[in-house]
Amino acid sequence: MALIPFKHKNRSSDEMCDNIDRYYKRMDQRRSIRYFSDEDVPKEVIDKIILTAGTAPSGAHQQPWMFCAISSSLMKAKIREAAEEEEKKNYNGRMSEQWLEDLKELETNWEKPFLEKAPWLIVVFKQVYGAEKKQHYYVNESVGIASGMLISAIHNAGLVTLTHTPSPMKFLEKLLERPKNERAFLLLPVGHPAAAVKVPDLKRKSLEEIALYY
Ligand code: IYR
Repeated sequence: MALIPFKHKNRSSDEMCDNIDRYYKRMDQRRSIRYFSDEDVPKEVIDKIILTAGTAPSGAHQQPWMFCAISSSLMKAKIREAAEEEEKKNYNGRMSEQWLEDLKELETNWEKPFLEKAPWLIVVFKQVYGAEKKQHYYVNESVGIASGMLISAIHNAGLVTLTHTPSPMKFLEKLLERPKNERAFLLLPVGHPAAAVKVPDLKRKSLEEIALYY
């Protein structure tokens, strides 16, 4: 691959501190939202959010991801029906008592109305191998990073989302007619929050709890 000059400007300490302080404060406002309004979001916004996720680094630059953006009411209804079928089994036996206990404060259950209410669903697929069975490297890491960038792009666009994993997610591969090399990784409803939505009063770990310096 041809090497080209990298454009970069060194910033002063003050500028770096200001930049990261503003960015941290904005990101700290992000919350997972389970109740959406049905207000529309232009496709152009979704396009740019996906392009942003696609700037993620990936093993051997293989970009082993596919983002399926769904606004069709019919497809959303099919996804909701199939997801709720799985979640019903999860909440009624497949999840352990401990797991259900750990989720109690999030007040979740098997019903997933957001899958129809949100104007968009984005399903992230990982490509476990490429065309002609080409080996892919660090697929989970690559698609995990791209998904994080997707979530931050959604937040920075001024929208809300939820990281949803209606496991198992095989039904998404079927409904969206994805090829054999793709596995559903995450499902994210994207849109505006419902009016006066409330969120759990979560606390984030402090710097001392998440960072060690050597
Ligand atoms: N996938 C289920 C259960 C669930 C699991 C975890 I871990 C959560 O943080 C939240 C929910 C659901 O979406 O309800």
